[in-house]
Amino acid sequence: MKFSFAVCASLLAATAKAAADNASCVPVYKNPDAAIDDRVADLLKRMTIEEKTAQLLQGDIRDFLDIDDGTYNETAMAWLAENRANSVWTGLYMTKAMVSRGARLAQDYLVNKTRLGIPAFIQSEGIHGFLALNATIFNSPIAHGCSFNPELVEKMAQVIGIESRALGVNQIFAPVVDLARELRFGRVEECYTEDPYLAGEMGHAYVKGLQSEKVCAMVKHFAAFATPEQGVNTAPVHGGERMLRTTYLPAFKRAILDADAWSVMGSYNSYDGIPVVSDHHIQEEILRGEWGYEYYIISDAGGTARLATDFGVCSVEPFDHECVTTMTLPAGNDVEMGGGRYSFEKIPELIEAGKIDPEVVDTAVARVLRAKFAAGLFENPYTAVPDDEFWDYINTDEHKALAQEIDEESIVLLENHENALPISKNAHVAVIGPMAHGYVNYGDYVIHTSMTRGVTPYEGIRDASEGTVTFAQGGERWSNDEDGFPEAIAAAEAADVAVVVVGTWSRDQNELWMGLNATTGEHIDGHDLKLVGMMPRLVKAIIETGTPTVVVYSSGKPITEPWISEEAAALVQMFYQGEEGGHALANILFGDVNPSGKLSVAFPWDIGTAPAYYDHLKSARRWPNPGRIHPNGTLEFGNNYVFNSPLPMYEFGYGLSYSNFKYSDLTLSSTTASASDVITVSVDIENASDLDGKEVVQVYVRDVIASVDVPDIKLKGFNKVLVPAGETVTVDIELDVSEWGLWDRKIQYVVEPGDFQILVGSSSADIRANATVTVV
Ligand SMILES: *[C@@H]1O[C@H](CO)[C@@H](O)[C@H](O)[C@H]1NC(C)=O
Ligand SMILES: *[C@@H]1O[C@H](CO)[C@@H](O)[C@H](O)[C@H]1NC(C)=O
Ligand SMILES: *[C@@H]1O[C@H](CO)[C@@H](O)[C@H](O)[C@H]1NC(C)=O
Ligand SMILES: *[C@@H]1O[C@H](CO)[C@@H](O)[C@H](O)[C@H]1NC(C)=O
Ligand SMILES: *[C@@H]1O[C@H](CO)[C@@H](O)[C@H](O)[C@H]1NC(C)=O
Ligand SMILES: *[C@@H]1O[C@H](CO)[C@@H](O)[C@H](O)[C@H]1NC(C)=O
Ligand SMILES: *[C@@H]1O[C@H](CO)[C@@H](O)[C@H](O)[C@H]1NC(C)=O
Ligand SMILES: CC(=O)N[C@H]1CO[C@H](CO)[C@@H](O)[C@@H]1O
Repeated sequence: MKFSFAVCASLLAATAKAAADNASCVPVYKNPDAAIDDRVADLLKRMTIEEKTAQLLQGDIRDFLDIDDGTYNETAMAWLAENRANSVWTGLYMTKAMVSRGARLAQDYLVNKTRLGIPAFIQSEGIHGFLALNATIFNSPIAHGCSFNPELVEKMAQVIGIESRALGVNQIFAPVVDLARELRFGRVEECYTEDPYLAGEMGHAYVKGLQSEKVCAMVKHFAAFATPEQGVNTAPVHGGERMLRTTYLPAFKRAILDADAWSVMGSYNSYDGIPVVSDHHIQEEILRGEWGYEYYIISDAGGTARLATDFGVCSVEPFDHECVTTMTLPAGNDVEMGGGRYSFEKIPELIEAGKIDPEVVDTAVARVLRAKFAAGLFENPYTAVPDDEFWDYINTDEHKALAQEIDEESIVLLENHENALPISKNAHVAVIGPMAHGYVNYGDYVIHTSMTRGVTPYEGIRDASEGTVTFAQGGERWSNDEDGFPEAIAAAEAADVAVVVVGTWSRDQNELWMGLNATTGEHIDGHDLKLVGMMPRLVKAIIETGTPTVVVYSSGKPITEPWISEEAAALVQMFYQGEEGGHALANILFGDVNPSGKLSVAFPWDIGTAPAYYDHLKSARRWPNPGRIHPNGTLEFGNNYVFNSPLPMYEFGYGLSYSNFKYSDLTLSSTTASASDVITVSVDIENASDLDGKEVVQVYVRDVIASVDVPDIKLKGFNKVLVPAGETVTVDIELDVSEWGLWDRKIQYVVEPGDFQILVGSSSADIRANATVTVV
């Protein structure tokens, strides 16, 4: 108390006005009614260089708490408070009570026992559910993209916020708005889509939902991350300024700026030869200079050290902390995540030696503090509920129902030959395959042991059926062994319908980094997209029984087995499921839910024909003349390609329904526009079927004559609408003409006058109606 009076007295002398504003003489930075900029300025000027430095380094719960036996070390906590006070990382395998206790110990110490009382960000992961034991697990982001339903993603993120807060966690490392354009990359499943616009809408929805609970979002990985050379994790990304701005940055701008995200994570890669963590142009000139972003960037784990260990920009032996710090901090990377090395600890020395401008440090600290004020940390540092109330917040029935709904809206029907689906509820169904049962096929970024918890496809089908349901695994997912085939074949022969679930698999965060086998996930990159081991032979054997065979791809990325599309009775894509995914799948298969998912990522025929994204530049894919190797071995020569096609097998936006939707009466609010206008596109959608159904109406725009090679068409709007059976619904979609621009030869953004085609359709290749707007 004495001490804070002293502070108050000096404050009175220094800033009489601020003190006069608050009769109780509380420092401005502790006054919740003061403007954030004033609070930041007030706090910053009270801080020593050591206190500032501590705000730029990430701490870890294990620094002060033994997360196995709960032993607390207050000496270590004092050390964290003095050295790594930005945040406390908790995204680890431990009990819920341990997370909550760690959060309390840290905030109590920081708020009550340090000179200035600055609370920490308490951090975890959460791209598809809060990474903590028993928290609700949603399907993976690549599936969220297929839902084309940002409202559901917003609700999901709010649930993640509610569950996080209940354990005292106030910052989540999500959303990922990187683009799934390099399918060999292991982290395709973590991206929403190949498309910049859809990624931006989903990222925006996520940030809004999470931050509505005052849990800080962290948009990642800024920028141009997910298209590494050869698909190999953290490898360089190639491209120029125009590609950066046309393709990679728009989703970030939407999620960061429009949704007001309070933090950003940097990216591991280099772009055009510059390690992004040290790229002043991307991190400062664009993000802060052009966009006006006021919060902070944190490096990814170990991301700063890569300047020495991977890029050879700084010396690794001896490790040059000075180089790492002076290359990154002034380039706009404000906070260091560490990951083994903590170069930012050198900041006080480097200031002393005149090697870093103190203003650079103040700017970085101000950005961190601004985020802490915006997220309400000073008013509400500790958000956890009592241990005996966890279950009122975590994995509630409501949250599970939402997880199921997102799965239902994300599943994509790829083929339905002779209406093999839906399956009759009375049918005898044989459920087969290694992804059908035995563990739950989640994507990466789930906590250890998650795969033992959740509804498998077999369980979902069994629960929904009114007939007989059997299960035969057919073999292990990692094996070539066919020992399980006879049992699976017998099961299929005895059934009316076989449902074969095959695909890719990932692992929980512990198993993944222990190096257990997997075919997708962070640092698990694949050289092709075919089914692994015995799986294709299992599918073949089941189809050959003659029992109608529905194949389900349970995967984190597209699978390229075109023969399955032809030979299976039906083909369903379920990107990595959520915990109620088995129920969702069953509802789709039995027709209780009409499929409404559309592909967020195109399927190439084969990895050799990739990339297959729809928004290729105009000059791409101009004269496809595909050849083919026929199943009977006959060689039919083409030249583009000799034996395949550069066009996608399934294009972006594709997906079937049990209904037929007819498009008619496309109208525009105006056929001429200026660059600042909004055009409303209206179109009638008729449901020509006996089933209610949802259609994703997609609007693409083509700049007919452009001064540079631009994407042929770009998604600029979509609307997922429920059309009741037999009814017609008029759908309105608003388009901002200002978003139809390009980056010209001088890298200036301009909406060029001329004609723009407005293409309205059911996928990027299934355009049902069009009109033209002339921009004057
Ligand atoms: C003064 O600050 C305290 C503590 O932040 C706050 O509760 C109070 O409302 C403030 N009073 C005024 C008059 O601003
Ligand atoms: C507590 O932490 C301090 C500082 O890190 C360390 O020196 C000490 O050994 C720790 N005490 C125990 C009992 O682990
Ligand atoms: C700070 O101490 C007070 C009094 O013991 C306590 O009520 C409060 O919860 C503590 N703050 C935090 C963040 O734990
Ligand atoms: C919580 O998660 C653990 C580990 O995944 C699991 O064993 C346990 O059954 C779960 N508890 C509940 C009530 O779901
Ligand atoms: C794959 O991992 C599993 C453990 O999940 C292990 O039992 C199996 O032997 C591994 N198989 C191969 C071929 O590595
Ligand atoms: C093989 O299949 C192709 C395409 O169906 C057909 O044109 C060709 O005649 C077949 N060749 C033989 C030898 O059956
Ligand atoms: C636009 O619609 C007209 C009339 O249906 C059709 O002939 C034309 O090919 C369409 N243009 C495009 C680019 O789809
Ligand atoms: C155009 C068309 O086929 N419309 C159909 C819409 O669905 C209702 C109900 O099934 C049918 O009666 C219409 O013929």
